[in-house]
Amino acid sequence: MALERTLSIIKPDAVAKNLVGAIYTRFESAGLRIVAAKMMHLSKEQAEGFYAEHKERPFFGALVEFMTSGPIVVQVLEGEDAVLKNREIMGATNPAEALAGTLRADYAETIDENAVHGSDAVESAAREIAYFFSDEEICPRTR
Ligand code: RTP
Ligand code: MG
Repeated sequence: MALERTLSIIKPDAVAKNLVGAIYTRFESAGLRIVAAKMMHLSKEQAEGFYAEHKERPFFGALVEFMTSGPIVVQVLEGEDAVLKNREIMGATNPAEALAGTLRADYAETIDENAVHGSDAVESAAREIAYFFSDEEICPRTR
């Protein structure tokens, strides 16, 4: 087990459905700690930069349009095996394939509007955290 950090986004569909608190409760109940958080409304450039790895994929334009369609809530989650644990809490990319009890099974309608993002590896987590947060904006536990 390793203490890790991962980047999580509550996407525009879930923010619009007023699910921020419900989703935070899932993270906290699983032992993940919120050590940084902010609400943002991404510009096209910010969304394109964040998802640059997907820029050649056929869904890229729709993904950027969706991610800029409304406010999001971005957080850094910290805990034992946080990257994998968050992916388990989220469930499969396609909500139709997500296990019962996962965020995407419970709160997402389609693969295009799937409620949450989570980093897929420790390396991508470090890059994604730095994309949204300066070191000073991350507030580790002190007590
Ligand atoms: P995310 O990055 O948002 O956490 O999702 P993920 O790792 O589960 O999936 P990824 O492959 O990184 O894809 C990023 C987002 O692009 C949309 N997508 N659409 N229509 C499609 O086939 C398709 N595939 C991916 C999803 O919204 C996915 O979350
Ligand atoms: Mg991904």
